[in-house]
Parts: sequence; structure tokens; C-alpha cells
Amino acid sequence: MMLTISQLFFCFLIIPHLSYGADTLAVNQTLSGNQTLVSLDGNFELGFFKPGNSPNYYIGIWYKKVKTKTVAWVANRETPVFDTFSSRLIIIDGNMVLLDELNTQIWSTNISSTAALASVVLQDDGNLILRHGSNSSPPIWQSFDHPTHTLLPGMKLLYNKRTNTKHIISSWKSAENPAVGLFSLEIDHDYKQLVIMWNRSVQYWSSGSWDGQFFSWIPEMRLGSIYNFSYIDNENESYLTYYPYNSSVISRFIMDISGQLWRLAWSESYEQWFLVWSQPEKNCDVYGGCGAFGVCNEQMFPLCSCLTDFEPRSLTDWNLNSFSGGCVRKNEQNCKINKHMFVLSYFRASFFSAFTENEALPLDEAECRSSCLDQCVCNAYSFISNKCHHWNLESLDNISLNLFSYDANLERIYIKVFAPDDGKNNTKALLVAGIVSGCSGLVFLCSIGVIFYRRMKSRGQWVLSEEDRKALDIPFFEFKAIVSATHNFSLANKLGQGGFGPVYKGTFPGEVEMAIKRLSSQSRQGLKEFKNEVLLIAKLQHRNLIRLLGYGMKNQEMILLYEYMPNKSLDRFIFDRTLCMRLDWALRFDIIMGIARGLLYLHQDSRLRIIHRDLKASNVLLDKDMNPKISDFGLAKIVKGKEGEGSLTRVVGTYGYMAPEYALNGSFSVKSDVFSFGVVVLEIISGTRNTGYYRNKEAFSLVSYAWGLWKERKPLNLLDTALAKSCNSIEVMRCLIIGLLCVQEDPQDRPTMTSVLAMLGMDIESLPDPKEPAFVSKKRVHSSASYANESEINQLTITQAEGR
Ligand SMILES: *[C@@H]1O[C@H](CO)[C@@H](O)[C@H](O)[C@H]1NC(C)=O
Ligand SMILES: *[C@@H]1O[C@H](CO)[C@@H](O)[C@H](O)[C@H]1NC(C)=O
Ligand SMILES: *[C@@H]1O[C@H](CO)[C@@H](O)[C@H](O)[C@H]1NC(C)=O
Ligand SMILES: *[C@@H]1O[C@H](CO)[C@@H](O)[C@H](O)[C@H]1NC(C)=O
Ligand SMILES: *[C@@H]1O[C@H](CO)[C@@H](O)[C@H](O)[C@H]1NC(C)=O
Ligand SMILES: *[C@@H]1O[C@H](CO)[C@@H](O)[C@H](O)[C@H]1NC(C)=O
Ligand SMILES: *[C@@H]1O[C@H](CO)[C@@H](O)[C@H](O)[C@H]1NC(C)=O
Ligand SMILES: CC(=O)N[C@H]1CO[C@H](CO)[C@@H](O)[C@@H]1O
Repeated sequence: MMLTISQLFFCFLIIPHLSYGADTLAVNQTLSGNQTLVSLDGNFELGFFKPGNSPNYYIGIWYKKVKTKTVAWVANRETPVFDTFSSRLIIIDGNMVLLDELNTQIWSTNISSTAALASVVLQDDGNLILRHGSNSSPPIWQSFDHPTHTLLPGMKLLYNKRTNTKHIISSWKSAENPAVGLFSLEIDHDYKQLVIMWNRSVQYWSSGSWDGQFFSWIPEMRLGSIYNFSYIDNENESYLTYYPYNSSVISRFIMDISGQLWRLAWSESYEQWFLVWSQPEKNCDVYGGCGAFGVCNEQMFPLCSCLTDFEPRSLTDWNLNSFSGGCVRKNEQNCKINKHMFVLSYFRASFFSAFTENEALPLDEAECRSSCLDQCVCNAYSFISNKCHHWNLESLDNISLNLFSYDANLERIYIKVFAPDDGKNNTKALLVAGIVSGCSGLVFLCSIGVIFYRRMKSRGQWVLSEEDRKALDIPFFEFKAIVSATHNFSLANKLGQGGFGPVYKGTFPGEVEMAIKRLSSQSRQGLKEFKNEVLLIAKLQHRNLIRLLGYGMKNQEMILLYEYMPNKSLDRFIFDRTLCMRLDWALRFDIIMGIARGLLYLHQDSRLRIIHRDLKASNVLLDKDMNPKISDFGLAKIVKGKEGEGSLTRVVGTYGYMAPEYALNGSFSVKSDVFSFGVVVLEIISGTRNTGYYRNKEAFSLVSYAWGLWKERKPLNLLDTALAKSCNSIEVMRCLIIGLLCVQEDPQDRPTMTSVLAMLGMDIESLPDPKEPAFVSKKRVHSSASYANESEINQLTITQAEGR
């Protein structure tokens, strides 16, 4: 390695014993400053590190081959040092010891021993091993037995039945403080399951029992052809361990500070960690997720809201769905002078172990309430099992209290708020605030919004309720302005026909272009979907989702204004023999990635599961740089619950893209969107419509054609001839396998969008083998004759039916 003269000099002067790049620390050697141990094959490195902007240094082990420094183990979690050059790691009396600036022993392996001969080796699996005597002697101590927040392949998450001790994976306190945090992951050997504990004492989540292959509530583990998980249970011990089949796959499980168990995989090509899955899945279960005075509701969007009289501490964070900062009082008033009242909320008492202790507070609920009213420091009270508790929700200890709007299984808590007496709400100020926050960042839009915005005074014909409109943080556009922008909805301005009505191009003053969707007034049933779409999409912000920029109304007719997509829809390109030449493979791959990211955001990142239900090539729009954006949320459903499932009495969607379980039984889930995504991927690769195929008798759909080629081991025959020159056959294969995995018959077998994104960055060898897709062996069940002849019809969304 290249070292400058001064560095060489420095090394020899201060630390004469440890050679550069060694994997072993021997007696009489020291590790200090920026010296490190490196495992034999260079997988892991040990040395001092500094988390984020913290002034503190810790001895840790990180991935050497991972570009973004990722720490997998920390020695002195609780006792940092401040100067790495005067602190040092050495071996004393057969123990590995960390001495600080003052030569004080601040961390040690703490084995009772006086062994003279000892050494420490950093292995390629990330295990740091202390041995006494020769290199072949058994480990006296190893870091795998003292895990911190990461479960590495080969590590055992163990319960020792003989000593009644266990390995605990515990979260960091914060991103910049590796000290033991509130959450930990351990084995519950009685039920053969994983549990997440809160404050070491309260079980917060469990994985369900091990069934021989995976834990029952983590079906994602079945994507296990990348990993070999095993759960061993014998008379001495009970443990979980896992190995990647391909040892060059870098993956880890971590217990995150927010109480989430994350499974991450490193993608070399994207140089980032992908989240493969996380648990617990329920958003409101994340501890302190909404912060102080924030209320969590799985069914609401956004997930968190502030109690009456409170507002987000940071609106910017709040708008980014980062809620942990919580809420603050809108008006800081004198607590002694202002009148107060209480509002009811709910919380999970089991998290507060101190809760059962008698706090010598009044025994009577009325007294509990009035004494809280009297004390400024008390801003909430609860009265549970005849015990009165006063809370200071702003205090650090209570801040992570999760409040819920209602849950029969939770306890009641009464929050003190100012009684509304003097001074009515200033509605004008509220309205202005609404506009400003609605178009923050889009200055040009703001001006339009202000020009065209009129306060709509209770006009009976509004279909959106008062509440809906309040929730809508986007500008309202006068109908007159829309008429002039579209030249009175002229045919020349018509862009196409969406699910619920025609779409026009509109040009507003200042050359601001927008796509304007006019909801046909005849379709009564459309109203509900329209409202659905407006409320939903107004909240969504992602570069791969179409943005709603405003709305307008005229009597019963409603109008939505979107960002304008000059390149229109994806189907226009891929199914057209001339235009398709403009989409080379690199572009198509980017489009696939973009659609996957947008869909993932809907399914997961937006903190609320949204199922699109009508994903298809014509609903993917392309901006001027060919970035894909998913559009047409008219059928989208917000769902709650673990799997994100629902069912409908009648099916809506588009034949050819509909998952079998949805088309046949009306049951939809995120996995039915995954199915549609798979179809779109196959269409992008092949340049052929899924439903066009059965006409040419080779197979009755693109999916079955692709499956046939896969079985015959010539999958690349599927490739669009337009791609012959630009294709990257590895990437094509990867997308093809992922496409086939997405259209598998059993929704359980289909990957989640999180996995899809991870797989898009993986090696083909690491991908599971697809099983037979839906619609291959089964006869089409639909008797509807209308689509049997006309493949074009199949591209139209079926909108007559209405959701439950
Ligand atoms: C370590 O150093 C001490 C004194 O400097 C010496 O007596 C001892 O033999 C050394 N041990 C090893 C293993 O080199
Ligand atoms: C080690 O630390 C010294 C002092 O901070 C610094 O000058 C030098 O560049 C570092 N060496 C390496 C290899 O990082
Ligand atoms: C070291 O071990 C002894 C006995 O095994 C124990 O009493 C002591 O608390 C331990 N010290 C630390 C810092 O863990
Ligand atoms: C965690 O538990 C300890 C005792 O086990 C208790 O002293 C502490 O207050 C608890 N922390 C919180 C935040 O409840
Ligand atoms: C999976 O791991 C278990 C135990 O570690 C081992 O017995 C088994 O052979 C492994 N299976 C494969 C396919 O590697
Ligand atoms: C359990 O421990 C005992 C004593 O160390 C040993 O003899 C036995 O083989 C162990 N059993 C298993 C299944 O490892
Ligand atoms: C394992 O993965 C690496 C890179 O991820 C790849 O180069 C290698 O071919 C794979 N080996 C096997 C046996 O799949
Ligand atoms: C229930 C509970 O933990 N309440 C605590 C909230 O914070 C105050 C002030 O720190 C404590 O006194 C309460 O015990």
C-alpha cells in the first residue's frame, strides 16, 4: 500500500508493533489512532469509528467492502473515547482491553484469566475471536457471543438452557449513539419465536412460531432461497442462525432505533443497502412514531395527526412523513390563567412498567382530574385500575407514549387542552395557511393558486364535504380559467381517455402546462372514485407518481389538474413498432426501476398501504426525460392490516393485468399489484401486449408464452427485436425472472415490492426459481364475450362496478 514518508515515520514512531492490514492483534501490540485490523479476505475491518457528527469514538467492526460505512459491531457501546491517538486497544492478562486517554480501562472482555499468551483475530465472517495459547486453541471469547444491533450470517441468536442466558440484539440509542437503546431482539425459546422487547421488559412484537422453514408471521422469510435459516432446539440450547447460500451476498438483520427489525441486502451495482423487509409491519406499533401529542391512526393519511390545539413541531418533517418530532401547542398560553378541558385519547399501558407503582395520587377519578387541572406540569391524566397517573407528555420519559384515536384494547388517557372560549378560530388565516403549505416549493403554482383561488362559500353542489376540502391541501382553479387553458376543451387539446373521462392539455398564463382530467358527469358511480382519487393523490409525493397540482369544479362536474407528461404513456412507446426504437434497454431498465419504486412507495413508504388495482402500461406516464410516473388512482384502495388485503363484491380493473385471485374472487392485496407489475415488466421486455398474444395461437397470453420459453430454457427469445443492439442480457434475464416471480399463481409466492427492488440489484443466481404463473394451466373463467375478440377493449379499465 502507498504510504507517505511522514505516515511511515508516524507509524514507526508511535505504534511500532501492528503491521498494516493485519488481521491479528498479539500480546504487546496496540491498536490506536487510525490503525485497523482487516480480516483475511478483506470482508471486515476493526478500528475506531465516529458515528455521524458525534464527537465520540468507539471501537467497532464494519464492512470493508461496503462503500457507505456500515458498522456491524461495537465494543465500548456505553463508554466512548474522545481521542483515538491516545486511546488504545491492547491485550492485558489474557483479556482484550480498551484504555482511554488517561490509561483507564474503560472496556474489557472481562474474563477471569492471567494467560500470558493470547491473541485477537478478526475473521472473515465478522467474528472477533480472543484465544489463549496457540492459533488452534478454542475461542475464549468471541464478539458473536456479544452481539450489538446486528445479526450477521453465522451468528447465533441463542438461548442457553444450561446457564439460562441469551444473546440479545439491541438497538442503538440514536443514529449517533451506539449505547443500548430501548428495543431488543431475542429468542423466546418456549414458543420458538423471535420477540422484540421494549426496555428489556415488555414484549412488543413476536414473529410467530418457527414452522421448520420460517416464522409464521414473517412469510417474507420464505424468499429464503438466498438464505438458509435454521432454528436449532436441543437439550442445551435453542437458537436461530442463517447463512447465505452464496457467501459473497452481503446481508444483515438489524434492530433499528425505531423498534423495527430490518433485513437489509447490499447491492454492489447500486452501492446502497436495500430494505428487503421490516417488522413490525403495523405503522402505529412503531414506538413513539408520532412523537409527543401526536395521535396515530392506521386508517388515516397521514398516519399521524396532532391533538386539538397542537400543531407539528416541524411542518417540513411532518410533510416528509417524519413524525417523531411530535406536536407543540399552537399558542403558548399561561397555564394558570387560561381555561382548560380534557380530550380523550388512547395508549398502550403495557409499555410503561413503572405504571403499576403507586404514585400516591388521589384515588378518586374526579380528584385525579382536578388535581391535574391545577398543576401546570401535568398535561394529561389516566385513571386505570383505580390508580391515578399524572403525565407530562413533554418530559423525555413520557415522550414516546403512543397515542391512538381509538382501540378497544387500549387504555384511556385524558389530555389537557385549552378550552375554546375567547376568540373564534381565524378561518381566513387557516385558509391562507392551507394554500401556502399546499404549494410549498412550487412558487409558480402558488401564484396561480392565489390568482384563481376563491373562497367557496357553502355551495350546495359540492360533492366533497367540508372535511374533505379541508384535507385537500392543493389549489382550487376557477372553471373559467380551465376553459380558457384548454380552449374550451377543444379536440385539439385532447390527450386521451382516462379511466373516468377525457384528459386535455391546458396551458395557463406563464406557459404553465398541465394535464386536465374531466370527470364525465354522467357517471354517478364515478363520483366516489373521483373523491377517492383526489384525496389520495393529493397526499402522495414521489418522483415516480404523477402529481396532482390542483382541482376545479363546475356544478356536478369535477376536474383534476396534473403535471403534464409530454411523452404520454408507456404503452404508446413499447407497443408501437416505430416509437419503440426510442426506448433502448437502458431506458427500459430505468423505467422498470422507476415503476417499482413508485409502487413500493404506494405499498410501503407512504406509511399507509395503497393498492393501485389498475397498474398497466397505459397508466405509466413518461415525462420529458422518460422518467416513468404511475397515474390513474381512481381505483386505488387504502387498506390496513398485516397483509393489506381486501375484497370486493364486484371486480374493477383491467383484464390482462388482473391477478387471478382478484379477477376470480375479487380479493385484492399488494400482491395483486405485484402481479400487474410483473405483466408490465414482461410487456416492456417483449414489446407485446399480454392480451394480444392468445390471438396468434402460440399461447393464450404473453405470460404463458414467457413461461413456455422459460421452461424450454430459451427465455431471451421473448426479447423485443428492437432491443437486439442495446440489450444487457444479464439485466434482461434478471427482469424476466422477476417478472415471472411476480405473476406466480399463489400470491404468497409473489415477492413484495421491497423484495422486487432488492432483486433488481441482485445476481441472477441469487434469485428464486419462478413457479408456474397464473392463467397457464387454467381455462379462462370469465364468460364475458366482449373481450375475446377485441384485444383493444382489454386495455380499457372496467369502471361500472363499484367497490364495497
Ligand atoms: C511482551 O513484552 C514483555 C516486556 O516488554 C516481554 O517480557 C514479553 O516476553 C513480551 N511478550 C511477547 C509475547 O512478546
Ligand atoms: C491517520 O491519521 C492521521 C492523523 O489524523 C492522518 O494524517 C492520516 O492521513 C491518517 N491515515 C490514514 C491512512 O487515514
Ligand atoms: C466482569 O466479570 C465479573 C465476574 O465475572 C463481574 O462481577 C463484573 O461485573 C464484570 N464487569 C463488567 C464491566 O462487565
Ligand atoms: C426501563 O426499565 C427500567 C427498569 O428496568 C426503568 O428504570 C426505566 O424507567 C424504564 N424506562 C422507561 C423509558 O420506561
Ligand atoms: C442449512 O443449514 C443447516 C444447518 O446449518 C444445514 O444442516 C443444511 O445442510 C443447510 N442446507 C443447505 C441446503 O445448505
Ligand atoms: C449438551 O451438553 C452436554 C455436556 O456439555 C454434551 O455432552 C451434549 O452432547 C450436548 N448435547 C448436544 C445436543 O449438543
Ligand atoms: C456468488 O455471488 C457473486 C457476486 O454476488 C457471483 O460473482 C458468484 O458467481 C456467485 N456464486 C455462485 C456460486 O452463485
Ligand atoms: C407513566 C409515566 O412513566 N409517567 C412519567 C412521565 O414523566 C414524569 C416526569 O418525568 C414522571 O414523573 C412520570 O412518572
